[in-house]
Amino acid sequence: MSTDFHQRSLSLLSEQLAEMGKSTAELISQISAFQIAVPSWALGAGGTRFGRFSIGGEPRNLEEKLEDIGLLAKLTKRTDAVSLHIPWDIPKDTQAIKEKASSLGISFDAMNSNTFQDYGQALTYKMGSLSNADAATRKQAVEHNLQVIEIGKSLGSKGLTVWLADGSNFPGQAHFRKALEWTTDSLKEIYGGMPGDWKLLLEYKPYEPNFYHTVIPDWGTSSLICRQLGDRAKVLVDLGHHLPNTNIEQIVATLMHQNLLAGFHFNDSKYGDDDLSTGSIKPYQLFLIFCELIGGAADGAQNWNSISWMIDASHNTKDPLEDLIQALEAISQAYAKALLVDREKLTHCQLSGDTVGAQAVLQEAFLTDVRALVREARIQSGGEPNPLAFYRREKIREKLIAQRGKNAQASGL
Ligand code: AFD
Ligand code: MN
Ligand code: MN
Repeated sequence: MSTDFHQRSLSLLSEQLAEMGKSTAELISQISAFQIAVPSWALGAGGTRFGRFSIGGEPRNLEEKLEDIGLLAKLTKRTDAVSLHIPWDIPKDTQAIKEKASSLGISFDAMNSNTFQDYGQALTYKMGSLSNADAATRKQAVEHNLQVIEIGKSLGSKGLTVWLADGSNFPGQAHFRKALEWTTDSLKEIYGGMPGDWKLLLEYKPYEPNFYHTVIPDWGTSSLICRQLGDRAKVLVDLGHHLPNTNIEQIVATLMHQNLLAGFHFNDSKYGDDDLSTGSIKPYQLFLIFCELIGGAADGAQNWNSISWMIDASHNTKDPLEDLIQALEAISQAYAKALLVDREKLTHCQLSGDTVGAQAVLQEAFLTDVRALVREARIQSGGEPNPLAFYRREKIREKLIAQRGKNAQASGL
């Protein structure tokens, strides 16, 4: 796309925005300020339980993961943080890693612990971790989380994300109440080990890897636990962690109403925890989620800056860096569209029972083509007008393969 075409689309859009009562400059500064963290495990080609097909040039260590995110940051200007997973990402030289990250303008988002697989620790997590019937195994899992906090502290992270795979596969296998109690008690110890300026982000997921019962299956259970931990424990919404057709925007509104929303793991799905690219399946849902977020923050339900933003996706057919470029763009677009909603008019429609009017207000915003606005925000921040085209034109994957080899494999999900 030529610069001239971009300028003409932008000025046409600006006119439209002015008619909607919105300032282009203000929108650009809001879009530019919105940064989304990238998880270290999204940089390698993902696999399924049937196979994994390496695309080559994937990062082989933490340094190279940082380099990939640095590249994304440079091209898109939409990310400035990495989320590490321990033990996959234990830094060998903390100081060197910190220096590398800061030279790339990257900070350390929430740390992720791993008690869903065995990696040479003394006791197995086969029958669960924080909920395990065996006290010694629970202790080991708590200590792992405390170690993750220590590593995070040394890097300047301010949060711990806990996703628990614990649950059971058959009726009778687990004692529901005891499993919940053990989990809550274990999490209390972990919470107690966090510095005062840290937050604990507690994920939920209805099923997988366990298929009969999961200890923290939904936002309600996660909320109940967080309430028992303290103010700095909040619920993390991973978009793929819901049964089909769940009203996620309502969950977001409810959590904000209770000041209990920790943040997001963005992805998209057709059936379950598909980890598909954000915005590729249900862009309207993503927009509606942002409408609730913007509304909740505007009404003072929960402070916007208290919410964490991250991508959590993985796929086995796309180049992960291309995918992340697409995801960052889709999230920015949904956010930009939600900023266009005439909130006053929407409230009026809601209070006066004008159903048709309310739908029209939302669709007016959703159907506005904001691509020129998002592009302009990126250009003004020093990013590439079209990051995907740049990535392909500059043959970046080919260069990475030349540097790192054909069969490089990032550790990850
Ligand atoms: C798995 C879980 C969850 C978690 C991620 C990293 O489903 O989404 O955030 O692993 O631990 O995808
Ligand atoms: Mn997740
Ligand atoms: Mn998941």
